[in-house]
Amino acid sequence: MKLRTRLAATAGITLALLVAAASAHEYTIGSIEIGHPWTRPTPPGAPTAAGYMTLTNNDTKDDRLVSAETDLAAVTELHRSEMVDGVMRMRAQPEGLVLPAGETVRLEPGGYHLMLIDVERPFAAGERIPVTLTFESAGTVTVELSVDAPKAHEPADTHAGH
Ligand SMILES: [Cu+2]
Repeated sequence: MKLRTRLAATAGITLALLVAAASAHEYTIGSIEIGHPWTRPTPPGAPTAAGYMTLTNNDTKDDRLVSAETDLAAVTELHRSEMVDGVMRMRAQPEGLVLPAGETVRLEPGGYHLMLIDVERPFAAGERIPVTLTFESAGTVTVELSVDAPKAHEPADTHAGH
């Protein structure tokens, strides 16, 4: 009984540390701030994964997210999920994502996201997935998607997979 209590306490502390570690990471390239890039754990054999983050453009002129890539996926595309006749659909955004001057654009479940296609292996909670982002004006930066446990983000998953 005592041992079981101690194990439960240890698990609780570990979870708290994971949540704390996941809560604060951001990057800056030129005038672009990239807030908390994240993804979800994936089951074995899952062909795709989605990447989310906030992109803040502190410049006085617009910029654009042009492309993203990672060694862990064959292709990384920019997608937008949208509700069409009550069904969630995804569309590729080959022209990239405009980042208006002075604004924050969110990549989040149910909206814009990075789509990692033909992923090489499953993602485990707690690990970090390097992704290189290229912006038209700000240039190129490598960020890490933190693989967050499903409960770390609300609302629940609205991303309709392929
Ligand atoms: Cu998608």
